[in-house]
Amino acid sequence: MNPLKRLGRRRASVLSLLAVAALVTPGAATAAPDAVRASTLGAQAAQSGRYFGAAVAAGKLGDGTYTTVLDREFNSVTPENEMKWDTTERSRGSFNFAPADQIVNRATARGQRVRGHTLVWHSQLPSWVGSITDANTLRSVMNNHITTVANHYKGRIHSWDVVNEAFADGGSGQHRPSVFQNLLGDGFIEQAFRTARSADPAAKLCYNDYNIENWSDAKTQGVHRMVRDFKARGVPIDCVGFQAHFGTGGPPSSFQTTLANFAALGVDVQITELDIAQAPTAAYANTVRACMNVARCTGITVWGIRDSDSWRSGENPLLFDRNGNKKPAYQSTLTAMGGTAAARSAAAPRSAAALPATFSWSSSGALIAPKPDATHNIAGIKDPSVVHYNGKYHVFASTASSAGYNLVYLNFSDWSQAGSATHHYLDRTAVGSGYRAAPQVFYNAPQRLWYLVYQTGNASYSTNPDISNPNGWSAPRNFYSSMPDIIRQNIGNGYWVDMWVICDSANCYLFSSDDNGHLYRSQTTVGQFPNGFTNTVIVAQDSNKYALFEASNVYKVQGSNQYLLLVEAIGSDGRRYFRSWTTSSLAGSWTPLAASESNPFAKASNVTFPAGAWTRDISHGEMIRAGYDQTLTIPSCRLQYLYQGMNPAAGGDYNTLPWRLGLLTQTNSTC
Ligand code: 9MR
Repeated sequence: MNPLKRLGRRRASVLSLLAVAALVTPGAATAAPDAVRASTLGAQAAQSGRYFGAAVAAGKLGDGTYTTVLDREFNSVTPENEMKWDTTERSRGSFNFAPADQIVNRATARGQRVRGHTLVWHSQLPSWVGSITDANTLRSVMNNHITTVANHYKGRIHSWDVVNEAFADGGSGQHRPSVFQNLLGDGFIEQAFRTARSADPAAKLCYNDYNIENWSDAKTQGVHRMVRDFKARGVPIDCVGFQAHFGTGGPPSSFQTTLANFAALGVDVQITELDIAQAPTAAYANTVRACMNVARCTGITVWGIRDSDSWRSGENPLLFDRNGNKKPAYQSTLTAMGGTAAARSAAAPRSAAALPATFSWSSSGALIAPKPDATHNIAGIKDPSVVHYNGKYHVFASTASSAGYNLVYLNFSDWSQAGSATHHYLDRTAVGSGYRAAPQVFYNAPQRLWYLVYQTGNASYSTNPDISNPNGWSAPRNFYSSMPDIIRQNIGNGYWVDMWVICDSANCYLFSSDDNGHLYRSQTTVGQFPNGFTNTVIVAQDSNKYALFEASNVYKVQGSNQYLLLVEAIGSDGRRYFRSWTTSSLAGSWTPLAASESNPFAKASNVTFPAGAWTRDISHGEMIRAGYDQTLTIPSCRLQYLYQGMNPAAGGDYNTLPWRLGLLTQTNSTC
């Protein structure tokens, strides 16, 4: 964002002057994405937007060896038994969440995601449920159980195993007998998913089973038929969990095909309970590669940490020995997640499922307005940065007033609460007063530290071990000793604004704009970050500065090899909008995606406003990400973009314009 400049309404003739942005490919840049790997399972999985999780037992959380490995290696957890019916509702209507809460609270406090396991299962079911003989009673008991448990954990579970193991082994391809099947018939699964969706609309809803990894098996085919039918009829299902309890041979050779065939139905796939007898290195690597090669395979969970923690401990099937030491399969798993050259070239093209070439959106009303207080006379709230972490949205934004710019932080668990969240003004913290604007927040996973990047005239940053503590931010430090020469030579009468950091597995890149038609990029290594930014180049330029103005965002698209670049432009009507480009390498050249005023990424012309057209500007903002780390990974489906807009009738001093924040949701997602 431009803090100083007053932009009047632009003349309509500017559009006719729009030149196609010349996108410059710097010849000297080289990328070596395969060369550097993260040193833990979770961090390596995060580099492709995936998670790597473990089943966790509440009773072991006092064991220091166990928790050391858990916290170092895993960024997702599944309570192994604590969310099952025989624990959560041992007698009718009496719920016990204490053991699962222990796991969930601990995980969310550490930024680990949580899989919910499981709402409806014929096993580990208390006898009072099994002895129900009346369909209406059972239906209401099942719905109440799902609603109460899902509601208790609402907003904190990334995926729920709504129904577990409902299909029969053997050649029938039919449901197995159970009290649910016997009294409620085939429809019980659908009923369970509909009830779960109502209780926690944000969680991904999975069907989870074992022995469905081999494509030609009748059981696999039966589950595939069910998912196809659910998708055709609009029954809410988002994912299929493949337990992957394998013998020494590891996965069947068709496993990747199976994952891909389920993904093709429009659901995510996840490996949910992986363990392999004797843990052969090749068997683990093959399993992991099957997931890496399927764009919609979003994560892997191993069913326990050490061999001694396993339900099949006699077979030593896990990645750590009983002392917590890494086994050979650990290394092959980590390596396979980096994707070897051979695995990549053998893979199906991974960009196929990526972004569409045109976009349409629906906007919320203005969700977040400034909250002036006795010492902060704020006119506008602007330039939001947002991550979803630990069950909450954490929003950082610029505050604008006639006195200048500073930063504000707020958090909330649901967009409906965004307007009532407390605003923490960061000028009262070590971030300090004076010119600070256009924040960008992310978690640097290798350093286990949050970064807030912002402009101060230089490109600056603060760090914080705890994103939810506004007083935890360090004083500003600069990325550069002074403005890089190439910017100084090209900035003209513009301003150096909107610093943006994104990292791949090898390098971190810092993008910035000059309000003069240039987008710049510097780079350093992941290991050196935040130091060492150098090699600043012009990534894109336009002789019409308004066509390539400011507020650039760069993201990794989950499950693909694509990156997305957004740049804010000013249209022929004087209103702000976004153009977009893609590339397969952050150091490479960018190809137009929806990059024109007539086919914009996001502009008032491709946004509907069911709550009223409160703005005609779609201006500086940020995508809701799939994760929160330095890879800035976004989903490829159902994009959401938090942006700044304002009353179209407002005018006057640029610093006192009444900017508010609203949320766009993509309406033309095909998945
Ligand atoms: O690992 C779990 C073990 O501690 C329990 O005793 C067992 C009870 O059935 O469940 C184990 O976990 C199962 C999971 O919930 C569903 N898929 C199969 C898993 C291994 O049996």
